Amino acid sequence: MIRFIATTSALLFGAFAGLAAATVQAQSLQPAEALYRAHCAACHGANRLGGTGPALIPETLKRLRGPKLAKVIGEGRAATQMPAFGAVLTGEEMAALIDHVKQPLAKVPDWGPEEIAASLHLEPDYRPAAAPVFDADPMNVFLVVETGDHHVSVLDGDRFTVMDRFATPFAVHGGPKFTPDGRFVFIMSRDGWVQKYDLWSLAEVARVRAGLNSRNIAISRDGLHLAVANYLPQSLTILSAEDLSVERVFPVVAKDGTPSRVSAVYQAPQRDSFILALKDAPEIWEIATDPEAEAVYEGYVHSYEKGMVEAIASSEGLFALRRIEVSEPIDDFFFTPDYRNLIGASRDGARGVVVNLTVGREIAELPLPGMPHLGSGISWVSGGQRVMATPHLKEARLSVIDIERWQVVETIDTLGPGFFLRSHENAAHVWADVFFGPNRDAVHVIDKESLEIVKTLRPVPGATVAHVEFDRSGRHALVSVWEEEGAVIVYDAASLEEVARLPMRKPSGKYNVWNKITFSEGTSH
Ligand code: DHE
Repeated sequence: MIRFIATTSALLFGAFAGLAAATVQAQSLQPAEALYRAHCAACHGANRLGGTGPALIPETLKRLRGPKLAKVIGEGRAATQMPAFGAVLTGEEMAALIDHVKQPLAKVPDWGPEEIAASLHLEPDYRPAAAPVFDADPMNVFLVVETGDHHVSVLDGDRFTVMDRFATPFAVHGGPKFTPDGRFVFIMSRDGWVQKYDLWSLAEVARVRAGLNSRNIAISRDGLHLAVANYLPQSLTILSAEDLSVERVFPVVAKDGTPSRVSAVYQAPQRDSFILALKDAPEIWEIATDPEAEAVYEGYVHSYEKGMVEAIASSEGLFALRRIEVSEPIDDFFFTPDYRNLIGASRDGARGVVVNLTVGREIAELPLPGMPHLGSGISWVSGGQRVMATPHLKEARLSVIDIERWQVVETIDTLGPGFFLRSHENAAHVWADVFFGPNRDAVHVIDKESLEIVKTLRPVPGATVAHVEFDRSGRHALVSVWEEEGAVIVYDAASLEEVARLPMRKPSGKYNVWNKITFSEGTSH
């Protein structure tokens, strides 16, 4: 159990002991602020940035799916240390509190190298194992993120048994990132915590708060550096993957001086770099993770973008920054498998733009209305052509794009807007969930060649079913029943018959070590 998780009773004592003091304070404070201090500050921090409980700031709250705030405050949160305040607060007090935590912070505190370093927690009991402490194939292990009670289950991908189950920071989001040898994994929460876990020892190594509100993480090709994309503060944190120490914090400021949040950051393996898009300014950044990169980037300077490279770090060029200007800010994006091109979309736009990363400019445009979720896109070869497909968050269809000729070649109608897509090199099908609307209990199985839906599975009628991940061989597909009392269902990927059902607490994403470290074409990266 981590250091800063107090016992429930201590928390309850803290929460209620504050009550009397707050009654006195209430006379000098705004009523909502006094209520916050009395009931919430002990766990969520006097500055609302989190403590044993998560941060209570609009950046975090508006992005959390799940029960509404009033229900959480009134009834507590099952399987967490959040008590029920229904008998303590009146309806007006609850409304005032909700309004209070939805207000932006008057001032975003500094969260630079010193604050990040001070948050580092090394697990005192961690001892690295010399070999895996289990007899399963370490390359066919899955992590299942269980958002219901903020845990991760570690699955043996051959026997489908749970080998470990560990607590994560609150509200993990996005894919965990593995070291290239598959030994360590890094998990990020929306509150900016990065947790390092040793898959051989089945033990947590350390955790650090790299941002106050974060988007996602990426690991460098050599496994030495982690990039954390932040909304709050507007920065990109680079950590050492070894000990989670801070290597660099980039304030994210566009060329014209506009500060910006980071939409997301990814590893571009062939380029040996991190690529990120700015959410509030029309720029893509490429940050070198190859110590020799400066020389590589000089090529761009001379041929295309004189003056666009800033060698920020050492003279060898590690973390040299290259800016690519685009026509509008990019919110969500996908890379072609060779990482030469990026397809990007802004959330409110109706088109996608193709940016060639080598020449550093837009080369094509695609009609993609209805909020394409390009981050979930996957690529495969269909009819001899390499295509990619993306779901749309606001339209009941998938768009299939020829990524050599840059044309939308097919539109597959679905039973509702979907969130995730998955396949595998050895699998004949693409699996697409229907995350939104009355048919959210359905998963479509689509033939990779004909692009026809060959079967629609409804494993638990009425329950949300989403996110698929294959095992290492591509013979099994694992599907999440995304409910509090949910499950991971294992299907035979050829016969589409159910093989196993593992009870889980609101499982979301599942991640297979082999598919992730080999950049399998069927998974998002
Ligand atoms: Fe995600 C991945 C952005 C809402 C569950 N989501 C990602 C990634 C991005 C992203 C950029 C890629 C990160 C990576 O893997 O490195 N997500 C966004 C949004 O902009 C959006 C729409 C709004 C927001 O809340 O920020 C959003 N995402 C959600 C949810 O509401 C989901 C369904 C539930 C949750 O946990 O918040 C959700 N997102 C996921 C999951 C992944 C993810 C499970 C990893 C997918 C994978 O297979 O790699």
